[in-house]
Amino acid sequence: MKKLCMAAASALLLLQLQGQAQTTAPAKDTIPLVHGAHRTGNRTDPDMARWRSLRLGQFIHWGLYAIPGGEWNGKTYNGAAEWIRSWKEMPQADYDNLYKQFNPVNYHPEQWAQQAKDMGAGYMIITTKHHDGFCLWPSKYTRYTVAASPWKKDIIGPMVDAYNKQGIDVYLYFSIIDWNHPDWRTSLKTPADSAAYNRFKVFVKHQLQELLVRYPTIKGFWFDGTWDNSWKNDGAFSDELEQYLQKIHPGLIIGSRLRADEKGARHFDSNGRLMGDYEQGWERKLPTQFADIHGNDWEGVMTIPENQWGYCAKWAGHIKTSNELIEMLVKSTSLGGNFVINFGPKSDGTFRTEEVQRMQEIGQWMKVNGTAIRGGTYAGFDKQDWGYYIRKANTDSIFMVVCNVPVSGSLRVKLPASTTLTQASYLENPGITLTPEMIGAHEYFLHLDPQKNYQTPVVILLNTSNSTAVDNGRFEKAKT
Ligand code: JFZ
Repeated sequence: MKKLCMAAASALLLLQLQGQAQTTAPAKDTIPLVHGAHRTGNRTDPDMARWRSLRLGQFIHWGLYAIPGGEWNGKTYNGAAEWIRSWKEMPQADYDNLYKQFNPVNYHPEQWAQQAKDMGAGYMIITTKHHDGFCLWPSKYTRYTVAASPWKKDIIGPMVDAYNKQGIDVYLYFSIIDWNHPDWRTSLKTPADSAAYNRFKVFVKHQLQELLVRYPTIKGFWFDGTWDNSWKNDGAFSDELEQYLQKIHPGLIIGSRLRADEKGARHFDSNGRLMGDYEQGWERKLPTQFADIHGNDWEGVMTIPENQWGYCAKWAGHIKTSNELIEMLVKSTSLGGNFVINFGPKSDGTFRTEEVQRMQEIGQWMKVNGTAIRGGTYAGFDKQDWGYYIRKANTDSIFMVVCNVPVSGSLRVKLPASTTLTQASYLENPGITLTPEMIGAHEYFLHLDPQKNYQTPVVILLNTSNSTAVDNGRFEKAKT
């Protein structure tokens, strides 16, 4: 009897833990909020399911900052190139006049889209307007746009069309910070500031509505520059803005970086619940374990060099290799998140060779192994040192992505107690099966060909069968 009670208690605990893994909602909200989270758990609609299944995205930071490329008057700016306007050595008037030189004669959006497709990207995010305020579409609400540049034409429209033609979803990056707009403020100290910022918020709303009307096929917005007091102290506005946009465009996906609650808490409201459709705070860092993401949808964005988003002529420090980026993509997928790699095209519309090379190498890997990434998610297995497990969502197919082949070539596979291994084969070559060597209950070695020198992560497909029904039965019994 005592044993039975303990079994019931531990089963209940397990159930509770599993429940917690699916939602961030604490047992009880202690702070009453009007502008906090409006949903418990992840979105379950088809638009969100699609976003969740794509896994690999391409980020593009493109704007006037690509012209100086991190250098001004022969001096190098050590910060992120897209922030050069804030550098004391760069006169702001000089920066603001760069639009007179924006003329990307080699911009071919079809080539961009083809190259993203070949990399294996399922979606892309383009900077429509970064902190400098320069708009890559001919906005009717400001003169500071492509229309005033020698290029004259819309950049965004042809890009959306070209990517959509390749089956790639488009998301629009939009910065709330706008260094060019006379009414933009970081904090509101006087009634005049408040009046200006009220006008600015109307401007923001108009621009976003304009983008939605001009580019109706976009799947969402990627907001940025929302950390100033002026913005985060008006949680009502960002809440209403989000609802307004999703009403004009049902299904629109918006991350957690847009909003603050009425107490100024960002990303997570004052009760610890995620605001927006996914956690958008993973920036140049990734979660280390499944517990870190609290069951929320999430996306990580990554630069190839250390911290350069826009084009920077002189990359310094460690430049990530294709294998490092692939491993980050695999890790993200294994933790149920999306991974977005950033590119900063040059001002003429071409990509630097380092970026082209990485797109091609990642693409070669994705071509063979993409099926382990798209539709992949957390497997629920204990992580092993050789790499990552990925589950094909809602199936018993598990991929082992081997990033570090041990010298012995022997991979330890430890299955959860309810799982049985039925077959192991190479994803690249399903005809070749691996014979598991049993080393314990639910524990095996898989032996890779010791002669083979793997240049990129190798993927093994495990067919498993799960006896969860038995577990449920046990729990039912214990409860009585
Ligand atoms: C912002 C921008 O300032 C930057 O230029 C770039 O566009 C990037 C994608 O977003 O930078 C951030 C924003 C948030 C964090 C770090 C850098 N963060 O939450 O750690």
